[in-house]
Amino acid sequence: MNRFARVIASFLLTLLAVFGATTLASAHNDEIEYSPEAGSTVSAGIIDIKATFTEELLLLDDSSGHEMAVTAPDGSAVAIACLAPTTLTLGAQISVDQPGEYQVTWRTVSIDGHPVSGNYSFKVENTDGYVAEDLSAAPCANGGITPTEAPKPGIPDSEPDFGPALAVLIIGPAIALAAGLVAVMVKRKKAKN
Ligand SMILES: [Cu+2]
Repeated sequence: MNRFARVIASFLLTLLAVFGATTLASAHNDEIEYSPEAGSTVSAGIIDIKATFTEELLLLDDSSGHEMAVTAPDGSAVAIACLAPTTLTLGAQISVDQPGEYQVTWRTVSIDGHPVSGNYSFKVENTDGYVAEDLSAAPCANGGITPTEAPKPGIPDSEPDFGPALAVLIIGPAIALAAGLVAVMVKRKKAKN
């Protein structure tokens, strides 16, 4: 292959690698089932949140890599109890009394090591005057653990960020391609002269 063909080939391979990887990573996000269901309304109280996946999760001895964060309607972070990753589910408990929309953000690791994350929301109504409980000391019936750190107002940008990598991977070969084209043009010009 001449230099020009090599540059083109490497450019195409890079594109393939980048978009192939992006497609694979997002494929894990398909068909996730949520409880409470996305957009549904449930009563205030102790709520079991569960995301069910179609592909196995990577379970290490500790629950590292698996996170769930819930934001209350007023934007405050809800304390997460009993975080429990299993082969096909990621569960947690919350106790909430504030009516309105709750945002759930989760992050986990699929069996092939890809980080997977997502978010969804459901609504809470409180017609019985339920008052939220502190679940931090309660035993976990689901075998999960209650995170000891202070609740976070969501998981910041947990999706692997392809932005900068994409820019470098595309701009890099693009520059190489441009340089290659210039070199070829210069060569042709020289040949003509
Ligand atoms: Cu994967």
